[in-house]
Amino acid sequence: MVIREFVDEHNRKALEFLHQDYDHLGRQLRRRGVEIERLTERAMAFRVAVPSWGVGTGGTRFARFAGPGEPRSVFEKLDDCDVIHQMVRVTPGISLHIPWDEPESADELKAYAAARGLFFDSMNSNTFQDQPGQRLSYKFGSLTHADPAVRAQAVAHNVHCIELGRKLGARSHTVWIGDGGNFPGQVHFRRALERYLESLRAVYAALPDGFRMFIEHKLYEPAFYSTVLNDWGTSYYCTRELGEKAFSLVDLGHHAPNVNIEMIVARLVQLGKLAGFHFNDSKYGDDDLDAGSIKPFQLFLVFNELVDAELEGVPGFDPAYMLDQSHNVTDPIESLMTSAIELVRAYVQAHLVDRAALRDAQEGHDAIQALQALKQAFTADVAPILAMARHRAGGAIDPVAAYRASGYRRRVADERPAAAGGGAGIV
Ligand code: LRH
Ligand code: MN
Repeated sequence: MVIREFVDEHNRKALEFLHQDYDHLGRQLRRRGVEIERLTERAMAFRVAVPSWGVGTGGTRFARFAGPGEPRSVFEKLDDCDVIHQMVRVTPGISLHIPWDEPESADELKAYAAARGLFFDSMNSNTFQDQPGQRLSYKFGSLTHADPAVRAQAVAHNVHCIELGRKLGARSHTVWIGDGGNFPGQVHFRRALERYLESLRAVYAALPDGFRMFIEHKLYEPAFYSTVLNDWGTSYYCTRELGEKAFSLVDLGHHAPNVNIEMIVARLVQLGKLAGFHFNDSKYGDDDLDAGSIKPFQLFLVFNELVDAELEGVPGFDPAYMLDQSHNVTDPIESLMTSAIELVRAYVQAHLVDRAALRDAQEGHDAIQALQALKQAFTADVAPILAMARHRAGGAIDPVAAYRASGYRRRVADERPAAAGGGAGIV
């Protein structure tokens, strides 16, 4: 659905004020020796992938309350992703989850995406659920299961995802497994990790040239006592063992409360093993809430580490940015648009940090000046830069307002019959 007319109509009304706000901010920044146009270019160049599983309504283990116009196929998911990208202009990459998005024809799916200016980012395998007709169950694990036949089945699934990804033009494969135990003694910690590495070596061997493998650690859930790939240190050890195409992916929700995630990011950058991110936010556990909605300062501090590495030209620094959220009570399209905007905001604010002043304060042990250098950037209202970047890229000055004006949700609610039953689970 072309929503061009709604974007243009909406932008026409907002453009004059945007120019006023933009010019005003430009004058303020010039006083700090910052050229606003440089920041707008950076905002336009920013990219974050959208999770295909994020455009449907998410749920918890208790319930999932389906919303109107739920996408029923990977093609309808792409239609919704298309709307997001038309509005915010930074999300052309789509991260697929297999088998949830298994296509009949990879070529047909690739062409459908390309016709909408979309492409496929990292592939995601799924050995945390049993599929209808599956021979062996993953109830007690997958890549680390005690039974070599189950491990082989899980390896084969990952190899299939990589092969499909190659056909779709993807350039990386993400492996998250829920393997672990619920009780002390249930899982032998050292044997399980050995099996994890043995299985991943077989998956790694299937990577085509130019393909990267991302492994995603998580403290707990679905296992509630021990998780095989539980933290960044274990992940880093495994990526070193696997080889130069393996990297550690950081999902912001996969850490214990109050863990210093920005420091983990700096570590993985320094060790040359940062894959990238699954951005979201959380208050307690892996809540998969909208990025920047609960801890915006933490998000800024993560981007402060990323921009510091980018500006320093750290060798091999090439992180993949993806959103990984579950939208239980909002319109998923609105949540993904506003979350993408929160990432661009944190990125642009991180480029506003006076790094020379910060360095002097750090080397001079002036904690107040160091914190002020960060806070001055974090408290800068860069909204005119974000809106101007969207506008210049053909997007909406106010995506949520333009989207609501478009009536897209009402239209797909008519076209797509309501999904029967609530059920439970994240998708
Ligand atoms: C696990 C996870 C993983 C995805 C899943 C949908 O919590 O973050 O990245 O496979 O969510
Ligand atoms: Mn994730």
